Amino acid sequence: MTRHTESSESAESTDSSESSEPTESEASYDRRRLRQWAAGRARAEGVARRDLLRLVAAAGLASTVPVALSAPRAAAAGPGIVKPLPPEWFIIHGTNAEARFESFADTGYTTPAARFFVRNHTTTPRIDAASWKLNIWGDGLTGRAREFTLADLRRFKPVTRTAFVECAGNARSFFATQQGRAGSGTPWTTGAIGVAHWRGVRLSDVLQKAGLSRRAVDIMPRGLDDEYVTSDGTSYGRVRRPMPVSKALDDVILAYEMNGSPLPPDHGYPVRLLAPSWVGISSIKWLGDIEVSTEPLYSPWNTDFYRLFGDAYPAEGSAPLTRQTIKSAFELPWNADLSAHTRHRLTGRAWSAGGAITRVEVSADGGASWRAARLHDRGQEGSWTRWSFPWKPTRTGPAELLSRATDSAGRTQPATTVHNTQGYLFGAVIRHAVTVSG
Ligand SMILES: Nc1nc2c(c(=O)[nH]1)N[C@H]1C(S)=C(S)[C@@H](COP(=O)(O)O)O[C@H]1N2
Ligand SMILES: [Mo]
Repeated sequence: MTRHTESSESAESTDSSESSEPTESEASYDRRRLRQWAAGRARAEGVARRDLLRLVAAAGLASTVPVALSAPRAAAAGPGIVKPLPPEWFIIHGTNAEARFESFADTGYTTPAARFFVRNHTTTPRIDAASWKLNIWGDGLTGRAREFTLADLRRFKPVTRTAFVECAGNARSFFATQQGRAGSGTPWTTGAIGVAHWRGVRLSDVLQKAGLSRRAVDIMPRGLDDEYVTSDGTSYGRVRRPMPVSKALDDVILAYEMNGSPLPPDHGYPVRLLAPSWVGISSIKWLGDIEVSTEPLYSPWNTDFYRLFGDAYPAEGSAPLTRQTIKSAFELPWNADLSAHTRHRLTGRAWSAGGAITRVEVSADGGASWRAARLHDRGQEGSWTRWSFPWKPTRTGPAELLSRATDSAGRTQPATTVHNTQGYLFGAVIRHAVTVSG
């Protein structure tokens, strides 16, 4: 059975945001794709040939000597973000704005668009929705390329997904502060995440309408924002990352609304892809076109970026990242001042891309003992659960609060996360520093 046939079935049977694992492992799929590229049967425009040669060689599929992988560098511009970024809600990192996790304490379940983190490779483009068109093209279609206006998309049956968008690098800074070994990239704390009700149309419906061939294996959504150029002048082209057809047909939507209003400019207006549970880079903003291919596709975002590299990984890196990990965090400022002998109601959120959150425990003694927090939401994979925990500190001075989440797949946050050079998928227990004063 081909991947395509499997995923067509899952698209029909899946109406929720549940997603099924592809039967072939990502690693073997990746090796097969690399082999196809080496044999001239895959397309990789905008990916340096030496980068793919390095992957192919490192995977033991060819005898070329791999070249060193350079760390990604962010473009030098300031934040080209449209919405206001008040300091009580945001921390600016270059072109990106991190939400202050503690500020979520006064939001409800979803994150208001005004307070949602922004991760921009360049700057937010201003796009005219009236003349906007989505171009779907490639040899993975049965016929010619097709264009869809926003009005065309609105004629498909709308669906809503309640899901987080979380950057793969969220919590990256804890690799440095807790484990003594940094990962390159934006030093996010825990605020490179938000949850919204995303409304739009199923990508599977639109692909079927465009004439999806049974031979299609990958799609490549691409943004209309500027080309991503690093400080050394290398252009990676427009932001784009291939996705297997199995995911595209499963639970992915083309979203035009966020929490009941049109998408704001910073979050992809007029239309973005929304790939529930997957690393944020999969949810391409300001969507301009989607290539549908019968051959595996590559872009820098599934070769150089968004794989795990490092001591613990093969030289060609892990398979391209798909799902996010599991995390939990307190809605407390770092070094929050808490008075002794007072009962505090500590609050936080926990989330996992692998299942619903079933348990959150808190430790105030460095992890020696744990007590269960109270959960306030019915958990859902790919979204978060709010929790609270009463705490009455007795000893004054510096202290650490730890939270540890478990999901319905049985996964619990570990004490440490294996290091990777780009600091992706930090999932270990975070030791949150506070001060107890008398
Ligand atoms: N076109 C485009 N899409 C993009 C990006 C981008 O820079 N350009 N950034 C990606 C990354 S890395 C993340 S984490 C999410 C962030 O979504 P948000 O800015 O709406 O929070 O968008 C993804 N989609
Ligand atoms: Mo990201």
